[in-house]
Amino acid sequence: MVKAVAVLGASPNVSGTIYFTQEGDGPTTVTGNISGLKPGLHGFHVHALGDTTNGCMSTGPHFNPASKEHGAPEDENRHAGDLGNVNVGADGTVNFTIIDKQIPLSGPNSIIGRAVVVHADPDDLGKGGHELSKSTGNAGGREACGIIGLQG
Ligand SMILES: [Cu+2]
Ligand SMILES: [Zn+2]
Repeated sequence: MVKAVAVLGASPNVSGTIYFTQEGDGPTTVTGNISGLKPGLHGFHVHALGDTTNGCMSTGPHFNPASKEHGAPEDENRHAGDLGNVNVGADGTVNFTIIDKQIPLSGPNSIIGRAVVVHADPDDLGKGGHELSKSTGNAGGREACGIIGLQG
């Protein structure tokens, strides 16, 4: 079992912790809690770089080792980092679990050392018809992010 964690930072209002576990070559389970977001859907992705020297802006684009287009988690044509949306409740908090096969914690496509980013707006999952739909899901600003690191 490989375990990893990302503590969300680089934001004055938003906080949270995201945990990752993977058994062998199985899917990765992501469990998280985030607070301080406005209610509703917020895009949630793995971005390519674990670089927060310029806040969340320097985490690069969505992690995309197979050079695909932006999409929904269940789509064949999606970035590996496309984890869809988290749905924040009226109290500004969300607890969620995501199980995904494209974000391993070891091997050539490992997400260790990359970053998770939660966005200001909903991810349209590539289907919104906006000029950014096929690259970012038009999910708006980067509200908070955290570097994914190994956990013991
Ligand atoms: Cu993102
Ligand atoms: Zn994407």
